[in-house]
Amino acid sequence: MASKKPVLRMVFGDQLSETISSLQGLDKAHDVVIMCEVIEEATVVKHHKKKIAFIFSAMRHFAEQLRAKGVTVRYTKLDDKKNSGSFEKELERACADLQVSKVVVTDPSEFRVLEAARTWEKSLGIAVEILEDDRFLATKAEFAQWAEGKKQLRMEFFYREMRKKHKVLMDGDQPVGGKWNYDADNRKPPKSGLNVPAPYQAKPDEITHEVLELVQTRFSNHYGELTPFHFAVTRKQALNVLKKFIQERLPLFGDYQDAMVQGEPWMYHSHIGFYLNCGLLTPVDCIKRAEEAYYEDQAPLNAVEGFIRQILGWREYVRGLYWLKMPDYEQENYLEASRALPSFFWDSNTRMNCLSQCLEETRNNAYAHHIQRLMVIGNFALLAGLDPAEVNEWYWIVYADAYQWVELPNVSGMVLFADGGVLASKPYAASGSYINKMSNYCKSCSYKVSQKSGKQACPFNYLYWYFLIKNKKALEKNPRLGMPYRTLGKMTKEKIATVTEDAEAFLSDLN
Ligand code: FAD
Ligand code: DLZ
Ligand code: SF4
Repeated sequence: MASKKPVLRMVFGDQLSETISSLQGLDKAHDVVIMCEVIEEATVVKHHKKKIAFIFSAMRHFAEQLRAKGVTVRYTKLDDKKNSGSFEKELERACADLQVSKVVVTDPSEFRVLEAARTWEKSLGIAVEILEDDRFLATKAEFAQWAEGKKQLRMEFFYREMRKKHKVLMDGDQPVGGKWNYDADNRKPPKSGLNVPAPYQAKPDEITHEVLELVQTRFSNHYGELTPFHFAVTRKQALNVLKKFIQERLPLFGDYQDAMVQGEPWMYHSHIGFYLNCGLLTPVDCIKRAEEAYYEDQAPLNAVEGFIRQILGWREYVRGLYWLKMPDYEQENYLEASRALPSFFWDSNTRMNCLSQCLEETRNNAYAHHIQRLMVIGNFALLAGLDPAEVNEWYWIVYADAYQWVELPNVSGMVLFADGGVLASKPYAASGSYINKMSNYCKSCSYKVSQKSGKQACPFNYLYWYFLIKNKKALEKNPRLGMPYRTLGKMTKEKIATVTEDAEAFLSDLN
């Protein structure tokens, strides 16, 4: 009797969940799981060293975990002599070696990889099944259906639908506490003497040490500090990160969600994006545990609702938007911004203290929290008119939780207003006073946040007005910018000339 041909089940580096669709129905006696470290992925952009080490170590641990359960895993390490360097060629090699009946993959998270996967059936000459990624709570089709016919795609309304559908923080058909959103109670400036808990730190094991050596050797010319390396690399460790967050940080998550403190990169954030995005945690893991913390009186509603909104709302929303708008979204440049990325994005060498702190932390940790990404680094990129393609590439490189599906809508939509207002109703532009209110960076800056013009003035102050002047045609009709444009309308010609002169002098010195 002819033996049963194996099904080849592909698991990408951001699909490290045992419950993933490509592993459902796996026949341990016959099927083979294929995982591969490929140079094509590691260099599609020149990822932060820590990010490559994190993904490779998590992949290797996941393969071991499957093997321990009796699953056959064909794992190609980056340094394996026969490693062909791409997903397609690795599949080709496996198909030639194994006589497989078909290839099964879960829908890749990035457009580029899905486009490639759709060609594999033809190039490999074998059936390739692409299954839904059911780790997201909204399917692509569900999001597209919600978006259909809407002029504006506001996250808040999508989020309410998700709350109702998944019965999260609901009291019958009403939101728990009577309000959908508790941000009015959140976003406090940092007070002095905050006692921020230390973040979870995993101890690198032998597998991680081997990967660290590999990354040091093969990717020494990539951005970022490789060590110290303390990321969780298994589901068990990632669940510990989540547990520690719920116990120690969640109660103050809402209060200090937007606060920035010099020397405190981790604040009261969860640091779970790394693990959610590569599959070690699922959104349901995080939402359930946060909801339980509220019902068990371990955390207040403003914190729990705020945290759940990030995952059930923002994360699902940006993924839906990405698939709705790709591939055109990558080319969007509504404000026609074209300035090259300044070199200090790479070496943190700038006199602007807020930027140098956030950039240095990014370099060291492959992490910065949301407001650092949005209101310091992003705000600068917006006001300075940096080229969206270069800014997107930078954000994709530098954060260990960055994949194009989540980075692109945040950068082009939220930060740069490059999509002309699909994601945000107005650009998140701010002068230095916002940064001064929400951080203590200005106290240690050589610029003066209170000064509006001249050499010592905080550059955000004149860049803010210059941005509004330069983009008047594109933005002045935006109802949410009525107030600043009215103020601009009342400015004297001399004041406008001073702003323009300061901004242009600053910008021309950038590179
Ligand atoms: P927390 O602040 O504790 O939030 C909890 C979780 O909510 C996050 O882990 C994340 O999964 C989700 N979340 C929160 N905000 C968003 C958002 N705007 N979009 C999607 N998910 C969200 N997030 C990424 O996961 N990858 C990226 O590449 C990425 N790039 C960003 C670039 C810019 C310019 C901006 C403004 C935001 C970006 N974000 C990105 C969103 C957000 O900043 C990060 O998810 C968050 O900082 C990760 O840290 P945390 O896990 O401590 O999150
Ligand atoms: C981010 C990343 C890196 C750096 N390397 C790999 C890899 O070698 N092999 C792999 O399977 N996945 C890697 N990843 C994650 C992928 O970029 C991600 O799985 C795809 O973008 C899926 O669309
Ligand atoms: Fe940043 Fe301006 Fe404050 Fe300096 S003064 S830290 S540049 S906001």
